[in-house]
Amino acid sequence: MDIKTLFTIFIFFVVQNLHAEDGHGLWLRGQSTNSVKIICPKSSATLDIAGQELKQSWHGKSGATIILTVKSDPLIKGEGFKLSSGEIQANTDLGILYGAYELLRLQQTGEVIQEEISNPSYERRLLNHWDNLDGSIERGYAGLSIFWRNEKDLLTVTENDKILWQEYARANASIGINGAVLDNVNASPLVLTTKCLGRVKAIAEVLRPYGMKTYLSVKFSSPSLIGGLKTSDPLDPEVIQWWNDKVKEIYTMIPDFGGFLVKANSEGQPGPQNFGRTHADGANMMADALNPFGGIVMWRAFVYETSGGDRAKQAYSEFIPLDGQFRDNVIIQIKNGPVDFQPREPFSPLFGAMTKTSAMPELQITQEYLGQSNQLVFLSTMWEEFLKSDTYQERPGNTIARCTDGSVFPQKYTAIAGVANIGRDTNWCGHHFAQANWYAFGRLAWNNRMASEKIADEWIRLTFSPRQTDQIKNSNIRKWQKHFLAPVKQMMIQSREAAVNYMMPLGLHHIFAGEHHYGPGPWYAPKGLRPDWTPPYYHKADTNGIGFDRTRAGSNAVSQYHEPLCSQFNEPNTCPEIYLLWFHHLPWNYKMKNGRTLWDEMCYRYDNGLQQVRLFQKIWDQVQPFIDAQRFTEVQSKLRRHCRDAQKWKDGCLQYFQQFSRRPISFEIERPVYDLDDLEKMDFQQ
Ligand code: GCW
Repeated sequence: MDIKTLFTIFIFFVVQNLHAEDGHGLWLRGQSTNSVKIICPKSSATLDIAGQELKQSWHGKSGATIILTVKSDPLIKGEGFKLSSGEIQANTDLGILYGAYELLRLQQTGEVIQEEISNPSYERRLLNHWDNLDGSIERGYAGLSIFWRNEKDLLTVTENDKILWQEYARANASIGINGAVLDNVNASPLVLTTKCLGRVKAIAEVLRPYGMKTYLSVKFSSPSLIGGLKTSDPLDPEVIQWWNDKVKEIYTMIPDFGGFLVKANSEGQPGPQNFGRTHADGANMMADALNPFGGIVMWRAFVYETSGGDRAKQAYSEFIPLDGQFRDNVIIQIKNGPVDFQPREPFSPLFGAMTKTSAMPELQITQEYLGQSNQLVFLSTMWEEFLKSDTYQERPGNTIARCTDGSVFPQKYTAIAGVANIGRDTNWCGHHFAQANWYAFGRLAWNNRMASEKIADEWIRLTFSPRQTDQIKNSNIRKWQKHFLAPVKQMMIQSREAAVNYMMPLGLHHIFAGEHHYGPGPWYAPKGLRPDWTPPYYHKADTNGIGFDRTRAGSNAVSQYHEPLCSQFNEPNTCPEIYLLWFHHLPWNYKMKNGRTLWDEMCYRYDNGLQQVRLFQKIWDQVQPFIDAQRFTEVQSKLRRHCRDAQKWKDGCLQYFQQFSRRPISFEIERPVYDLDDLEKMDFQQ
């Protein structure tokens, strides 16, 4: 089936579902009857899509003309574009498509269209899917994989598959995402078998016209597991040959294949260290195989050993000595924080510290540690906080954004990745508001200086715009802005801080019950489990106080930060209170800046988080007249669950820590409603 027929079928579905409001249409619901004339001297699959999109969703003056010009301009970088009255100009066809989406977005959000050049912050803007070949998704909360199915029909590609992949590619292109890693970083070696690559090729063909490249996570021991070799030692000539041949085979099938993502010597995954080699030896071997085809290796820095001391220090300790040893088509992919996607962490000290090695941020869009698909948490503010963090490397003002987008260090490739929150659920992400996190990731990957307020504003207008909701037909837009847009935006912007408050305020981290990473479990410490997989390792509460001592007198993790951060973090009175218990073990009566004791402040924060969620419920109930019934009810129900969860977090953590603080739960706040005994036995995911 050619791309045009596919597009027609797909538009048919979109139109059919226009009134269903089940969330499947994401932020792309701007169909319009206004007409526009497109002048485009060239034709290609990508340009044709740009033209169709403009025709289908034109909200400018009816009968207007728009010219699409592919022409190099030194001010336009890579896949960037220039918008001017009646024209979209770009260096590439894909740039035109991005320009078309931007123009439509401006029209639909009611912004003034001025002449503008828009260039992407990162060259590669990628989703990482932790999808297994059996169709399950590690840390996925929105149903099964859209790419893989169980063994029996793993390789059958249906028309429905193609429609879904096309919708997926379109949504990504509309926010500038240009690549996807299709399988879990805990990779199966089977993904590299010729049969599986056939499916990857089928996916790549659907994604290609939308400018999305495919990438694969690969298992380091693939040569021995599927290649029949005795070893997977990266310096062994047969192993090198095996990877060279495999890469050649991939590019024969998928000429624009992007490259590999590798999790090595981490959480039980094999890697070069199994053969006495370094991360650089392993990464370079793959990089050399990919280099002739323009492919890259994204080598993850998420490494820690059970006996390796403070987990927060380990990635830095392992990678800094290797700085300068990696090929220029290797990028070290670093999680935003030094531990693991917690509700709040200081940034990983690796950013900006490797001056001779390319680095890229890895963010987590799926809400593994932030309420999964039950809680409304807009992650953009967290990512903004991270990207804006000053590393002080080289000189003050060198933020993470600057240290990773090529502004500070010359990087051959720049990139950013987000672990996807997408599954087969009708609304893609499980929670209607989780779509905003997918959207925000794309927008920040395109422009890493964008403000979360702006992103939320755009997303709300595009997703819930009154034009699309019958209920509001007769109501005016100003009323909608005041009673829907403003309060919903406020709720989104506050939601991450609320989550930090009811889960782990003041720098607390990783205090989840069990492996599911959902409910509270500061008490969780089954016998025999490695200590760094249990909360007491992180909170260290005792009758003397609470918190992880990472000062010079403690684990000395502070030393991994550039001055003045190192000294600031080292002293409790200069350490930002949001990171206090990340870096310090402090007595329960420690005096906070506002005069409260640490214990009272904890009580206040936990309760405050819960009260914020109650407020979100009130906000949402009041917007009912402005929204379709289905999305209203589904979000309302999720918020009720969210509120019950926040209550459990507050009650569980405060009563547990109270055993050590031996102080009353501040009488200013509401009393707990759950018993600690019950909470300790509870299955929070029920
Ligand atoms: O946070 C942990 C997750 C694992 C994940 C790992 C990683 C894919 O709990 O499920 O494995 O991080 O990022 O590799």
